Amino acid sequence: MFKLPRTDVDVIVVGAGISGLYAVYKLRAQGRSIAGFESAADVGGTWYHNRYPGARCDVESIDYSYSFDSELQQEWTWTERFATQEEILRYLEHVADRHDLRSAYSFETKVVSAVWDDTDSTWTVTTDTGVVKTARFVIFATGVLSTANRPDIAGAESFAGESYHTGEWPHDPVDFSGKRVGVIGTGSSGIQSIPVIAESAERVVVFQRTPNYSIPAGNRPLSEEFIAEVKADYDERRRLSRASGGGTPNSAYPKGALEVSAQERTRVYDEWWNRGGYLFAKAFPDQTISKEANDTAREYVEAKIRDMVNDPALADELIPTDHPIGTKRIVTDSGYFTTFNRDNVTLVNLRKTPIETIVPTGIDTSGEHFDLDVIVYATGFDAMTGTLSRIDIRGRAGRTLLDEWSAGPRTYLGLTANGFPNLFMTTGAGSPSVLANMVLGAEQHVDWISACIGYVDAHGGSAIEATEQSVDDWVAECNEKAAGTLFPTANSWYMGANIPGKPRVFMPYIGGFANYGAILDDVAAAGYKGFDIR
Ligand code: NA7
Repeated sequence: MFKLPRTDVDVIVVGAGISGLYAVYKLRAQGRSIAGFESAADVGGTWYHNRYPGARCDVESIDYSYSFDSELQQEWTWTERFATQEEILRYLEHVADRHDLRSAYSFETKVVSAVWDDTDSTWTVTTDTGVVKTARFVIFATGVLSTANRPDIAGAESFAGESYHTGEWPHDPVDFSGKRVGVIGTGSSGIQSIPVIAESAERVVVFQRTPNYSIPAGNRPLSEEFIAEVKADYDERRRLSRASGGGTPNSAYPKGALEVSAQERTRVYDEWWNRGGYLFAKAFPDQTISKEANDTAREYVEAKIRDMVNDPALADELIPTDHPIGTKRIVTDSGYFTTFNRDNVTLVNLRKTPIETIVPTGIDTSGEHFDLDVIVYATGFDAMTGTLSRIDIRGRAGRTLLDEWSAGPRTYLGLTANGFPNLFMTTGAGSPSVLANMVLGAEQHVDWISACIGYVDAHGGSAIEATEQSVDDWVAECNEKAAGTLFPTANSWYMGANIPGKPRVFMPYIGGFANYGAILDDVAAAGYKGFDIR
């Protein structure tokens, strides 16, 4: 009879962010032994690193939280509609304490390689601290926005002042008072941090390459009555979230933007604008499918930007023209556009005057020199595949994930890859997570993975691997779904377009959170259709 290999642990979990923590919880509850590795000094993942001023989640706090522990759900009380980074990190630390999750992890330990032995059906994982561990299964819960993009700007290392990347923010607070601060980048991180930095800095110079759509958050403290109402019916809220396209209990207007009168359209846009934030992208169901429908949303938001920015010429510079609204994630802000009415905030349009070099005293554009004490790089991430591509992952017959994905990520269900038995990934390429509520997405993935491991064991299997055909079909399905939308027309990080040389492929699955969940359920119910089990 075949005997399972003797390994150090059953499962290695890489990452102690939202999905890694839940993976440790869930697999332990199944009685499995776990070794967790985390490069940071503590839990939190994205929320450990992104401590920049103004950092908040753009999904409402009551939804951006675990549903697996109903007592936790009842006991924890969010204070604001959109939680700050600090509050989310406190929550994740609380979850880790509550379920003793830290004990599974080696912190400040980065996984550098994972190598599959096909004879023994074993993964060997090596870390930068020299720790080597074997396991039957590996779960890469390494995040999608976890490898900072540091652009290659001439002279950057010569800068004599302080410099920070928003995604690698220091733990000690940064004091901007009396300082001249340059912020490079106007994605979510730039747009969230600029208004806060401008409150204390002497001067803020915003270096904008591409303007972005951003909508005021409509953030507010949560009242006791509201919290009580949510808690009284949390299960129903979660049920609606799981049945939705985006993993929150929100849905688009029942008719398309082009099916209603101009008056009705404006009324709906007003309503969604007042709800605040990125949900505006989903006011009408056809907004990111039809260019004509999208134009109605774009025009509405352009008028709002013009209302908020006093100088009409400046408003022109701040209005995006390069992408349909919503095809890059709309930023959820707190006072971004009105910040440009302040005397101490200057916009530099890099399309007109690009950065030429960074010098010890500041930044030289083709038009002007800016004296700076601090440079903030709000330049984003090598998203979705960046972290995995920096780990030497070798599967069957020495196949490397880096080579396999050289033309873009190739997964089955976003969770597995052909050639890499017993390896799972969470919330990444080929899944809808970045387009949805990441926390429920993490639970969805981990629940499926743990059931899959249970199935393999129950059937006396040593390894499970997605077939090449199922990967081909899933990649085709993801491409086909994206091609039916306006998303591939934007130079977004979803497309890998923000990283020079990265293949341009729309990486997420855009068929919706609920549809994806139904596919996962079907695959499992059919005895893990599309997989070979040995
Ligand atoms: P993003 O959204 O990728 O934004 C990065 C910004 O940095 C964007 O405005 C880029 O301009 C700019 N950038 C990048 N490289 C350069 C160089 N070399 N010069 C000038 N400007 C540059 O990252 P964020 O961290 O803001 O947000 C990531 C996600 O976190 C966000 O989507 C939310 O889901 C949460 P570009 O557009 O490339 O011209």
